Amino acid sequence: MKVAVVGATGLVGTKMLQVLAERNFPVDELVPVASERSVGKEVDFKGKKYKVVSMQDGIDAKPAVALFSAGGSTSLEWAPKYAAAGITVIDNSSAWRMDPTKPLVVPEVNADVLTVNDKIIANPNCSTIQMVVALQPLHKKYGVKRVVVSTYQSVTGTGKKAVDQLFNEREGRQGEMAYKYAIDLNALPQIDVFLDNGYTKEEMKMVNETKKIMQDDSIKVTATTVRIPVMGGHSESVNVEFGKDYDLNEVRELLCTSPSIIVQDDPSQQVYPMPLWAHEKDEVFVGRLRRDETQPNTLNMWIVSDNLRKGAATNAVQIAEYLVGKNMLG
Ligand code: 2RA
Repeated sequence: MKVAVVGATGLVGTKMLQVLAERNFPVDELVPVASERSVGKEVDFKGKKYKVVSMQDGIDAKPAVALFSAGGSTSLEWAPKYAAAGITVIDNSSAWRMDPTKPLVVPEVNADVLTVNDKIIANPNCSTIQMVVALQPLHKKYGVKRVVVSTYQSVTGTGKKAVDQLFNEREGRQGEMAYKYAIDLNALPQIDVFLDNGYTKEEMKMVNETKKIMQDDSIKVTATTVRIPVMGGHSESVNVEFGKDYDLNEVRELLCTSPSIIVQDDPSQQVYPMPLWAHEKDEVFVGRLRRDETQPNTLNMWIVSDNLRKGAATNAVQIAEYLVGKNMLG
């Protein structure tokens, strides 16, 4: 199968290439696509070098599927053009996520919404993906009513410029600023721009995307998203109120037996999820499971996942794998 990766030279695009190779996705030919300034650069894929091509050349190459991670404006302009050429687009930007005609998919939660007619499929926001993977098995059993989430997000979520800022600050070098303030030794309670309601775009993504993916507009979500000087993944403190009471051991068992979840939860051994352990893994790690003793039917948990992998590249590749498995691709 001919596969295009649009934004192939960025942090997520590079991770998409790595995950496609690691998971042996059936790529016969790779079409790395990027902006004009990157055309002609070379990328490595499974030991072979490929030259980066332009957006239009990406269409002309007629790939079966195009994994996009090239920003919202590029997706808004080019995803329809790729789709019109019969290419299935799996887009990691926020451009199409809340479009009612486009599926927003985490395979472990709602892959069944996909049809062969879907030619633009939205990959959710990384902080949303890891949360709904953990919430879904509990929602099916107990019914999620309300979620209060605080995130502690890796600088890799911003991109290479932010990673460079962190290490320049850490090593005492001057350099470009990805953020308004220093990120080393700091915590920034702002991810993306502020909206009129006082929340940031990142916080409202978690609110709105969760309802769409879990197909339940009654789920109340309130979020505070924070950037911290960490590399390996996003961490989330989640307080979830269910519609009925639960048994903590049953919760643990449900999570342990659900796809893509690994429970790391043994306070006696100081075992709990951390970005240090989640880095370069595809699973969602859950721990610090405990009853909220201040409110009935309510659970606290801590969720960590590699935001470049399950939070972006791996989720997109898993959507493509699902389509291949259902003969909806290629
Ligand atoms: C971030 N979730 O972490 C956003 C986009 N990747 O910056």
